Amino acid sequence: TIWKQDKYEYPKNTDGSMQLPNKHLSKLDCDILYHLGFDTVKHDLPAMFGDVKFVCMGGTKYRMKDVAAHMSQLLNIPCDFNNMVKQAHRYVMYKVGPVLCVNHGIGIPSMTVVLEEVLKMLFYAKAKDPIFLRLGTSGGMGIPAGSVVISSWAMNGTLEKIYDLPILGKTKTFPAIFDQRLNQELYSIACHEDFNTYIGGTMSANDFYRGEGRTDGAFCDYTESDKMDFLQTLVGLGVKNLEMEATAFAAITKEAGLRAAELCITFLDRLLGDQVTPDAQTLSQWQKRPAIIVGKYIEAYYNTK
Ligand code: R2B
Repeated sequence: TIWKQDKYEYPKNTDGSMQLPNKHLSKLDCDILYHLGFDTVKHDLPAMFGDVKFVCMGGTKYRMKDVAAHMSQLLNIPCDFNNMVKQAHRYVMYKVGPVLCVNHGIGIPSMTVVLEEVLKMLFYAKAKDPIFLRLGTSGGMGIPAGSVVISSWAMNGTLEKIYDLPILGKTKTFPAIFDQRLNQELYSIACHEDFNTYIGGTMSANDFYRGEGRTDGAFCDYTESDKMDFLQTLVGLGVKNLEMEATAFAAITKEAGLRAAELCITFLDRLLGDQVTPDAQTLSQWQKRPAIIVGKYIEAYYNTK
């Protein structure tokens, strides 16, 4: 099955548990995962999270609760919907057997804070070969609203396929490429659904309005035709959707040596407009679509165990 083909570019322990390259961590008597409200002394992380195999992430706390409910029903594993990280007042985390559902807020900084702490948490927990899946929302590029995009790569606002992070006063860059085999595995499930799914490039902006080339923000210093030229340039480069996290999500999971994929619903076609016009019920139905694909993928794993 697809599950037996795991192969990694990066070193791992032989049991599949992660090796985080940060040598400083071994000098800590206690590592405080501040935004999760856990630490390595008070919490038995291996007992709590050692069995985690999938981490589903997405922006809003409500969507991630829905994802947890979907997984609970699909896998027939009860979930108490107790937010495991409520003590830190930042994010939500629900656990459904081997599936962890965590929200990350909007944008790269909010996402990387929780992503790095979840990575450390699973490292301390000795979780084996966890797969990270971001189930997001986005604007599509020349595809019908309601389609799903599986990201093959992500580019930043200056159209480079990298995550760029200033570190100690210098900008460091990390490649923002997703696992193509995992994408194909997800696509082979998605193509049987009654909605459209595309594999393509994603542009991650640092701002929802001007960063994504909208003209409907509080500020706009370019014309409609400048905007359309830019969007057409993106289409020409193979960009299928715009969102605000994929570069960092691809780069950080890759740096950790993990398989990861991003599946986003598109709420509008940005070639036709800037505003998200479908009603709340439609948006809520559409945003289940990435979870439908991911759920079937996880179900296949769980049923073959
Ligand atoms: C898509 O939707 C959010 C903004 O509305 C942001 O997280 C993103 O990338």
